[in-house]
Amino acid sequence: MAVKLYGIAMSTCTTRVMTCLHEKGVDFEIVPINLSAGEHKQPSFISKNPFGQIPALEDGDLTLFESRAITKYLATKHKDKGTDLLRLDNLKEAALVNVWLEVEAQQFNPPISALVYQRMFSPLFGGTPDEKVIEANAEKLGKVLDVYEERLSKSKYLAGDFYSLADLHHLSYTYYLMKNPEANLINSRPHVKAWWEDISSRPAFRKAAEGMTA
Ligand code: GS8
Repeated sequence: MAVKLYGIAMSTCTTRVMTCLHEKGVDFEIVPINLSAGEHKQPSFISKNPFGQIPALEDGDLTLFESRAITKYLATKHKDKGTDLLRLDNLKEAALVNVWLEVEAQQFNPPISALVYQRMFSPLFGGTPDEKVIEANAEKLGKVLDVYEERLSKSKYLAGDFYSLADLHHLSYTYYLMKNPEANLINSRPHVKAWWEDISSRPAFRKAAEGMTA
């Protein structure tokens, strides 16, 4: 039975999981959740994610939520299939993948998600981008990307000279950022720019991004 992914392709967290499924070559069925109709707050969805947020994943009798936990599960379960995203056979490489997975979640995601929310999602819901929030988060993201620039001058990808789940986790939000003036934060850093061009051109992400129409 194919795994079921509850969510929508426009959602960054859903696309994160879709990209991982494509990298692994795992068949899945997408079960659309209508956010405008509040389907994610209905009991049938709350039983899958008590926080009422997409995505959620069902694999047989296992139900998971939190996109990053879902991708780690999939990359572990399908360790020997498709792209090796966690490097579990090499303790040091696996540890470095974990370091950069944490960096994405703790350092990169807070400012970039705030920026993308202000620039793209707030206007969708009838709001106006708050320039002060944009400015503060652009500054924070710039400082994080200075660290990335240095790191990527020494290795092709974040955890080493191999593509990993740590790189993959950056794709969805950066894809939306690149449609806005803050693309400059990526384009002005040559190593970060080259890394972005490389990871965003992978077929697994191109496929997942087809539905990212926000
Ligand atoms: C965040 C999920 C989330 O914010 C994860 O899965 O990584 N840490 C969680 N989901 C958003 C859609 S953005 O992809 C969502 O469901 N928003 C609707 C809401 O919060 O009501």
